[in-house]
Amino acid sequence: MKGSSGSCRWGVLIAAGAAVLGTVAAGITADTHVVSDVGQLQYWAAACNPGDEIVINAGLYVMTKRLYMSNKAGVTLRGATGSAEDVILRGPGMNNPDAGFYEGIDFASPDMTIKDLTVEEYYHHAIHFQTVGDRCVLDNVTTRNIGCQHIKGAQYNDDCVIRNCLMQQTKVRENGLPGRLDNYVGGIDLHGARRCQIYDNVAIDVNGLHGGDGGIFIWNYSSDCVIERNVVIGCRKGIELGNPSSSNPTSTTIVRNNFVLRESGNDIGMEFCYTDNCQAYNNTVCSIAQDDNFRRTVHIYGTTENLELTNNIIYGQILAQSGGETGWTSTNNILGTGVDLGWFVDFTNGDFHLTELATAAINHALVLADVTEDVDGSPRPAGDFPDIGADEYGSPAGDANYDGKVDGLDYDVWSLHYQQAGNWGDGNFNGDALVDGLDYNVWSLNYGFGEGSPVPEPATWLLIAPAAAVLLRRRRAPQPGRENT
Ligand SMILES: [Ca+2]
Ligand SMILES: [Ca+2]
Ligand SMILES: [Ca+2]
Ligand SMILES: [Ca+2]
Repeated sequence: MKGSSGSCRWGVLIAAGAAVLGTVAAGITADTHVVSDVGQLQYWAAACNPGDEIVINAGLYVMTKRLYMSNKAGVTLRGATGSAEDVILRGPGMNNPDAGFYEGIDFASPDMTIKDLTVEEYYHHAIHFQTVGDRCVLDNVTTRNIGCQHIKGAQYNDDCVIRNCLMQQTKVRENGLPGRLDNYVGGIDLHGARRCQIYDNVAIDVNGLHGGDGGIFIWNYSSDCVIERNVVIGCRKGIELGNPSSSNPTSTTIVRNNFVLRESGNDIGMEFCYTDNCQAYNNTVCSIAQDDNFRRTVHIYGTTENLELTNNIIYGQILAQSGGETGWTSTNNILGTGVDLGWFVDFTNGDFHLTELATAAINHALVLADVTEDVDGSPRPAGDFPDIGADEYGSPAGDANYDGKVDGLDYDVWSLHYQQAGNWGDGNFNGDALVDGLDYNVWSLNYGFGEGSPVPEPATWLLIAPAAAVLLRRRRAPQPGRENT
């Protein structure tokens, strides 16, 4: 099914997209449309030409229809300020099936970009990648209180990028129309995703009342994807490759440097179903409680070929069944009660950055050619060898507060502890007895690492767990204070 007919079909579509863009380049000027109310937004979403840009001024937009963006190759739809929380597109409600429309924005054209805005309160999906939506980019978008999967793909989507996004749920999903029950909830759900990159996203508390899918879930002939540096907290499943209900394989995909926290009642931290040639390298996947599902913090199911689990910290166990008993290797992972919760900066809230107590993890990873960074995007190894799990302790150098940036906040930590005994989190960056000028030198030499990464969104911050906040801090743009809804 993924053979020549698929190639042919996609060749035609790619050529069509290129032709449209070529027309733009040949002289039809791409326009920018600045919109300030919902009427203008909906008008230009329909009326814009390929290659145009729609800039949405700060405000709340109470939508009256779905934005179905067909024949819009190369169009960019973005918030004006760079801050996702400044521009909110609000649907009729995550539990409201009666409004006559159910979705936020459809990528029904190739090469589109959506960024710097929030999409909330839709009954089905916030963002829908339609089959023609190849090479689309979703960047710095918040999806909040969405009744089904927040970001949904229709088979196939090629070369898409989903980054810096926050998927969040603060309300209970209730049962609704047939086929849209309360267990049809998830974060990212892509079928047949090919060569897609999913990184630096946060999914938090995305759940149905009685079930749901992954915070990040790719399946059904997905291949050659990279899923890295994401944080998934309190979702029904954390990160899933493949679906227990479909033997169509997910292949040649790497999952690395992610933090996953499985909370009580949720099923699974990380799942691999019908995969071939996939890798899970240097993730930290933890169950918050030693409950009935502790044994399947990592779940392997269905026919499995050449799955490698290497250098992961798994506070929990691996359960393999129904064909998943063979076809995979576990190498240099730390499992179950071999993990001490004191190793983590804030275990309960999913901040799995390592503390100096994690001596069994620090400098104990195997060197892998595919893992040269950590969850902070900072270099590995620090010290003689890389560390097991998603975080490299001591990288970036000088980052006392573990936010992935080296800046004045870290200087403040250092100066508060100057001439005192202390650990990394106190500004003792060289691991000797004292916080002193030697540590200042470490900080100053790496000053500016992660710079250009925007500062946090304070209002959002209050609603999300510290690990999510830490990782979002270096990704998302500043915003003025705003009431969250
Ligand atoms: Ca190291
Ligand atoms: Ca680090
Ligand atoms: Ca820092
Ligand atoms: Ca020192």
